[in-house]
Amino acid sequence: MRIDELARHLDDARRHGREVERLTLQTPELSLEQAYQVMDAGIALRTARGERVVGLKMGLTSEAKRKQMDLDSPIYGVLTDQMVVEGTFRLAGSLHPKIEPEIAFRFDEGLRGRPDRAEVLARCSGAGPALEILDSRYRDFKYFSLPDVVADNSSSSHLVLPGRWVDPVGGDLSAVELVMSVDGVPRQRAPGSAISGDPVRSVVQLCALLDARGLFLPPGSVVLAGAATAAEQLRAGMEVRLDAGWLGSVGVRVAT
Ligand code: OOG
Ligand code: MG
Repeated sequence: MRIDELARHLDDARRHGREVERLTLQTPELSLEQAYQVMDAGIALRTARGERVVGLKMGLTSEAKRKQMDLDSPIYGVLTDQMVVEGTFRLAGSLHPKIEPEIAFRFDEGLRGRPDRAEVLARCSGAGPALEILDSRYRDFKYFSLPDVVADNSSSSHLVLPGRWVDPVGGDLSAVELVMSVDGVPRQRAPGSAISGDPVRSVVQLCALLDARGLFLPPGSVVLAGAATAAEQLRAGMEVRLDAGWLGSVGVRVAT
């Protein structure tokens, strides 16, 4: 199996907005670690073209997402500056985009090793509500296995970051009520605790996943903790908003 070829295959699919079959149909032996290597190689293609890595995302950290995607363990992906959207998201070039409510964290100094919850919280430079726009390069957004989705950078497409970062120390992120509305109508709702029992725990898990691969969270990173609810299909004309109580709110308009 050629890691680089698999990465190029998925990168072409993404850039040309063309669906492909999931990798494990042709390469059933693809392991989870090899899938992360495909992800790394795919990100290297993007940074070679001038994109900059701005952070990492956790995926499948909530029961709702694990159920929606029928997979059972948390994974991570890489976020670049070109994925960050402000104000309007244009659908052109997307295959089957979805949107989901998340909590984002900033770590100006990074995190090394395997910090516990208290250390993560102490090192956090800010938190806020965020929206993640997912897309899969796989036909019909179906991949069935963890190596498939990990190789595809955990279905990353775009993200909307908080307009304002809040100090999470002293506030209870598990109790924050996250309400994602479309055109003013609430569609998905869950407490912060839907994310790994406590969104801070997603970061603890992320550090452990990175450490197991000999990596760490670099200074200046943003982290998406994973969606609190199932994702909603995106369509042109939608106004999507996430309200998160004292943490603030964030929104995006969807255009063709
Ligand atoms: C995988 C990505 C999951 C999350 O927040 O749980 C994710 C997928 O849904 O295809 O980003
Ligand atoms: Mg997500």
